[in-house]
Amino acid sequence: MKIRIFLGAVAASLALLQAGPGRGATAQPAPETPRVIGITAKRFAFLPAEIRLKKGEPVVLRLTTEDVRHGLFSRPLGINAEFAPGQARDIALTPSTTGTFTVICDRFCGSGHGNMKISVVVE
Ligand SMILES: [Cu+2]
Repeated sequence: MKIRIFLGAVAASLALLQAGPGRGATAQPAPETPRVIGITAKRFAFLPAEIRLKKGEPVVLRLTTEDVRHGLFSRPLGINAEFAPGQARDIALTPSTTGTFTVICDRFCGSGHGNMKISVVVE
């Protein structure tokens, strides 16, 4: 999964390079389409268990759950969301500090709830 995210980032960078101002091109504002990162919750884990982001890069975390209602919470990243089965929840995020952040499920979902976390690495 890490490799897929990394390849996605490489592809996005190449696309950006190719989309640079060409000869005779008129200046057109490039639409800022944030990278979408899918996160699936299921008692008692998030998949993937780790995501890697870049400081200052806007992304959308698309949260889905395969069983019950879960939460996603991190004070330093400013994330506080709940999401229910049957509907994806999109969270816009632009990390402003580098570091490794542990993001937890803050909605009690059963006996393994306390270990339900995802590691967000901001480089
Ligand atoms: Cu939980």
